[in-house]
Amino acid sequence: QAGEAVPVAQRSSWTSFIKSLASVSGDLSSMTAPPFILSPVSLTEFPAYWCERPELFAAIANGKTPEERALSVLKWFISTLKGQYTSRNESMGSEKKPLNPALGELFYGTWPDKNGRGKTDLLVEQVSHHPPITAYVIKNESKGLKLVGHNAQKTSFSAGSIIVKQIGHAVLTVKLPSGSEEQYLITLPRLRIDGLWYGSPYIELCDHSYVVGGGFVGVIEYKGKGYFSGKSHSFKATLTPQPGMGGAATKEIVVEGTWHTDSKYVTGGHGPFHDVTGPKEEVHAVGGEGPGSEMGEMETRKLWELVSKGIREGDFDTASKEKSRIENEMRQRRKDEATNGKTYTSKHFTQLASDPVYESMGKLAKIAPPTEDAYVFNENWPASLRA
Ligand code: CLR
Repeated sequence: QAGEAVPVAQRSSWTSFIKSLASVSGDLSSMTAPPFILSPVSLTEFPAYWCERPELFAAIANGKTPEERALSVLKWFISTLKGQYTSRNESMGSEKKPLNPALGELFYGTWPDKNGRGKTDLLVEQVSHHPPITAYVIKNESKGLKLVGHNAQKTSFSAGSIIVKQIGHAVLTVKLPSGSEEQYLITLPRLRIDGLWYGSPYIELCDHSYVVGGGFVGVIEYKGKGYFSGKSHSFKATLTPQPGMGGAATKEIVVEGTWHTDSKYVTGGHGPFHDVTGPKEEVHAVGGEGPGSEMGEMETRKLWELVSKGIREGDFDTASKEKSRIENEMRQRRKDEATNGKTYTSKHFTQLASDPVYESMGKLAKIAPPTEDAYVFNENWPASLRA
């Protein structure tokens, strides 16, 4: 039945919301949705999903050969998918509509050093509001690992589902003990949001995405129920050495499984590949201001504090009043900037119209489009994370 999972009082607003989806394509972020589907979490917190298994990220640095490293990059990447795409279902019962970040919104966090894996830090900034673009960096200094990326989404509606094309990419830089560097380009899968009719949305991944670098091209193909294994969240990843990558790495490696549980080698290895059935580690949010690392007014958990509290406690009046207050304040800031002949400038990133790493790595796998914007991190960590 339509709206089965929707509180009775919100069913008619839910049906009109899903009907209106068909007409608004592009950017869903500013659409008003019924309260039951609202998440108290801002999209600026999502880049933390890249590192909820910090030991797998750190392990990339332990790879002794290019092949070992390419495999550990692929394994870490696949191990992030469960958090990225199913964690709202686990924590809140279904996919939800995240808070739409304000321009200049900031989120800082860290995963402490444990078992020699080193400390890993996260810095996120909302670098555009129309369209929404989130830029981030994740760094494990002691292991010589740095991930820099940005995300945007283009949405459309097809056969009752929301289709989300992800725009943006990430570049992972691995500093080798020899002093040289390896760089990997990571592109992002397309999503389909199903279950809308019943009011219990969930994500399935489609098409494919790439992990290219270190002399290897990795392609991950995504399939849902009814395709190659018959199971939801299925994938098949192929890692192919580039010509000239000698040694043992002369054949392609294939792994298959479901990204929210585990996978196995099919070719080029034996036994288990990734396994995310064990626990993950959420990021520790850190304030970026003042001597006691207080949170500044543009820091996610401070900015949205009352909105989030309202949503969590079912006080939607307060939530929506607070949300309007923030949005009006932001509009006023943009107006003031315009009257002073200014525009917002990012605190942590510099935008470039093309990305040389994307271009060179993308060429190897014939990735389209041929280039994308880059958001270069200015290396200005807040004092609380520099320590
Ligand atoms: C953001 C970047 C992360 C991965 C990720 C996971 C879930 C996606 C989110 C991204 C973008 C916004 C998103 C969300 C799922 C639902 C939400 C597409 C890609 C949309 C805007 C909300 C739709 C509203 C329905 C749930 C009713 O690395």
